[in-house]
Amino acid sequence: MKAAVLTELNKPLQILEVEQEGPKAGEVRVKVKATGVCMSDWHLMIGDWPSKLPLVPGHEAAGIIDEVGPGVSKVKRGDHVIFSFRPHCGHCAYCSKGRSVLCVGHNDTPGIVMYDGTTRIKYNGEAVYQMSRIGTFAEHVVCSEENVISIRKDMPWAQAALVGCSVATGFGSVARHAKVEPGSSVLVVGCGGVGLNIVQAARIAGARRIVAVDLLDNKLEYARAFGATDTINAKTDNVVKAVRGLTGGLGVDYAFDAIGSQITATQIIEAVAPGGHATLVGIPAISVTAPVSPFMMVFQEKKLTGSFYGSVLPNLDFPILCDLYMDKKLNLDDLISRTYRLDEINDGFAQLKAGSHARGVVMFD
Ligand code: CXF
Ligand code: ZN
Repeated sequence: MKAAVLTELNKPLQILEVEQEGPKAGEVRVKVKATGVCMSDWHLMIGDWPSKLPLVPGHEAAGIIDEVGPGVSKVKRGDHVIFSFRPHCGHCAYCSKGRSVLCVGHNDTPGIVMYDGTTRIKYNGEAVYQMSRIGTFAEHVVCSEENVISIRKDMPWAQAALVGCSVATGFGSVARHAKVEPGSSVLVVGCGGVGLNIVQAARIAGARRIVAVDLLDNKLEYARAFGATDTINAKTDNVVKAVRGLTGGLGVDYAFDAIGSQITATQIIEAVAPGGHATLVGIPAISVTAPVSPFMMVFQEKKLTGSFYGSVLPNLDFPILCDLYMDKKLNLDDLISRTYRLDEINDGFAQLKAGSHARGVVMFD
């Protein structure tokens, strides 16, 4: 099968004909139909997040189950599925208390191989790793049944793919993690795939004021279309001052950093009002730190938390998010600015970096 492989950091992905082994016990093989181009793939490609190579990136995808290994009971051949990029063993302490994105059940193997420690892809006899144990920039993916969630068959592929990362992360951080209350004010820093979903989830949650921040005016226009009531271009305006100006001097009730950098983390901490909740959602390079004033956090009773994968419950939430889309309550169509073929994937990353569109999606036949 063909896969886009990262063989060297800071080099384009290479489209290679690789060998794939079929699913073993508890595993499935999925024919990939659509996979999104996400900043997290880029972080791996440039070495922000260290990983062994060669590796197939890609983690935001949907497809059809075309083979199941022995003992698989969660899905069957022909099911339409969305990939989850977190394991979900179902019985560790975190899974047991409903916090499956923190699952520790498979921590004995690195997150780029199957649970038995081996890989299912080889190139010239050499092991090829799979990002998040899925690696969806490929025609087929062999992965654990834990990594796939069945969905309704009338859900279109590109929109389904986005549910697996940017939609789950953005929507979950608002609905599952921060639990934004109706009538509140919300700040969203970064209007890419994740940020736009934070904006629309805040709108659905009944937020009264939704302030969106970006460096690019085209992104701020997207944000307005998804429900932002106010926008700030951080290139020309001081974000914290502007937010305070829009909120009677106090700041917002909830703030989300959908970028992940020292500057944006600092902005959300400073821009929440006393008693407010700042949530870090975007994941920076491993080396990034940000200053926090314990003095201010105590006196102003501010809350600062991190939310991984929007703190979603993939088995429960992916079908819900598909229903919300099919009922026209969630706008996923306008997230998809461009589609690509697998051999155009490096153009997808160039355009992601340029910020010219909301989301690019690679489509397969
Ligand atoms: C990432 C987080 C780290 C693993 C891959 C996906 N999240 C969103 O893009
Ligand atoms: Zn992603």
